[in-house]
Amino acid sequence: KCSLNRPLFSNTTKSIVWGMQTKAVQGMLDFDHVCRRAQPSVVAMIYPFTGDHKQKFYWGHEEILLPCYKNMADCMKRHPDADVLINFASLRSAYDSTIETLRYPQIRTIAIIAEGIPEQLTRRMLRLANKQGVFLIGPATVGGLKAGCFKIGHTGGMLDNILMSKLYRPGSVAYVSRSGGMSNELNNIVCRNSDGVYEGIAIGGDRYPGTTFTDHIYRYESDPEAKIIVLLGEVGGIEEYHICEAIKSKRITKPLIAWCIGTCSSMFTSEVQFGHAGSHADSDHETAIAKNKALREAGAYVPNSFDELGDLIHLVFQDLVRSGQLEPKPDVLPPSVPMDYDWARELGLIRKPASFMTSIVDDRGQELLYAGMPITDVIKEDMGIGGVLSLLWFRKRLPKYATEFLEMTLMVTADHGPAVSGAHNTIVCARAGKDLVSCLASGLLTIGDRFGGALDNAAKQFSEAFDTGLHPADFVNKMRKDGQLIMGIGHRVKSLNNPDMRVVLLKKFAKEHFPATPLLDYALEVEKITVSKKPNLILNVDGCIGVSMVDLLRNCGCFTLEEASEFIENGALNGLFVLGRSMGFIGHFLDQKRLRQGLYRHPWDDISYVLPEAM
Ligand code: Q5B
Repeated sequence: KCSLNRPLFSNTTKSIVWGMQTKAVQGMLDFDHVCRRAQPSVVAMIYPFTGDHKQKFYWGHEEILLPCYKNMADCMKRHPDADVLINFASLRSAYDSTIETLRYPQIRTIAIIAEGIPEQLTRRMLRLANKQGVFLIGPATVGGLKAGCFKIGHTGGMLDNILMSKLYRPGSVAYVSRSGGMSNELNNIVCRNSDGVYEGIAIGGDRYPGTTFTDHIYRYESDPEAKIIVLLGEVGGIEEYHICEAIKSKRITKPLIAWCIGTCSSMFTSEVQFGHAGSHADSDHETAIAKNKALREAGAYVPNSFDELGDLIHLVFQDLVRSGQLEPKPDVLPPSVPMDYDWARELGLIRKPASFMTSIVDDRGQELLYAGMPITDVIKEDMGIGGVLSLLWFRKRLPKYATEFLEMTLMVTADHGPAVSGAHNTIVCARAGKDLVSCLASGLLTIGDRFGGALDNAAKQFSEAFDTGLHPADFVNKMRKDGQLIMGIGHRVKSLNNPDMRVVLLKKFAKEHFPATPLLDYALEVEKITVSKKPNLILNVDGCIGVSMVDLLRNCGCFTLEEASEFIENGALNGLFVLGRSMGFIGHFLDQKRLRQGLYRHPWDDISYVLPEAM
């Protein structure tokens, strides 16, 4: 394996991120900002699944755009100064993307985050990287960082963690570990017991890491700024013995503090596999206890337990300071970075009045809720469309007879032939080649007081008359005197002699199931008077639904009188016709398409041309 004895990162290092990892990139840019870097450490992203585009990020308080390339070649050509590639590709594509990256000599360090890459492929990547003198960090790692200079992806955790561990400026302690999670712990321990982290690399938990403890410790050995080296090994493997040899042979001369995790494995009666692929002992030699002993005997500083690691770092640091071998790095104040809105909210630091409110549905949790009821219960309890309407429109679980009535209104209003205003419009629109939504909208837009949209006003007019104790005859006379049509009365084709079966059915249901039907009864008294004048002035389908719904809302026990009126005021009852008739309009649209009906043109002989006489 060729020697890779060079610094990996500086405060001008530029990197490329493979993968649409916007959170990781933002984390890197925030780190750059607290390190007071002059320029962002990420220059571009590569993501083969979208076209070339730009992604927006925060650079401190400002917004910047970073290019995202579909093609690696384009990216490398445009950013020849980038020498680090952070590969977030999944375990399935990490091999290919790493091999592709190795074709570009500008890239000197590749961090591979993916876990679970087959060992055979890892070894192939390794061979090629070594041949080319490229530094691989990972696979199966969070990466690493150089304090005050550069960090890989998510290393160091959230910004508050980074600030707490003072990673925004260099200290004197360089560490290497396997685990990314433990490297966070090390940042914290080192910061509290010395002047802070100089550099930290997590080599990854696989059996064949791209670079080893030794590679990094040799780098630290030859870097004059790294004064103390910390090694956090673990059970499994024999690499710690190479370090022992290097200490003994004086290849490593700097104070090295070491601890191998997994000393508890001897307490288990069977072989223990820890979290990482490589962390299990195949022989006594590979146990954490044996390796800690060997490191201590070789001359490394080894604590008695992990708990004492911080104390030992403190001791060694103080010794070096006292002997003048280490001048503690000065503390500097990092610039402030605006906190992400979501994070600040999660911490309870800020609040903001919502610009949107809803009281009927919640889609945020694991399960969709309709007025608080999980959708699985809606289905399990067979609530039907009527039940769904009761939850979403009326925010209550209405009694069964009520939801059945709602469903009945939808069924009976679903269609009334192609000749009615709405269906006619839908058909003309469909024949003009328009799409479903346009044709449906065109039909719906005809719904109003005269056609299909008289439900709410019928409910209002009849309720007002009834509530003020107006005799039905007086109501009819008053409306006539005021020159007002009675909403819900009258039909173009249905009459006393040609009764509307829809109305017959609705009336029957309401009479049989509703607790009380005072308004329906009142409307039927009104009807007796209007049909005596003209047989088509019947209580029509709009009127019948309108007054029955008032009876239902007022007497079902779920609403106050005010609440019942508010539904009507807000147009809920016309909603029933709109919803029901949408079924018919869509039917007409599909029918016209199926029948291949051409563009409609109204025949001239059906138009009466009544122009002013020629001047
Ligand atoms: N007169 C429905 O009119 C219609 C009167 C009235 C007092 C009344 C008319 C009306 C109120 C609105 C209403 C919903 C336009 C109807 C529906 C869905 C549908 C449709 C379908 C479907 C019918 C003749 C004489 C005049 C008028 C008087 C009429 N209505 N007086 N109150 N409400 N109703 N709309 O037949 O003395 O001769 O001058 O607007 O409830 O849309 O199937 O087609 O499912 O699709 O054209 O069922 O009643 O009557 O306007 O020629 O009037 O009766 O004042 O008296 P007509 P007009 P006079 S259901």
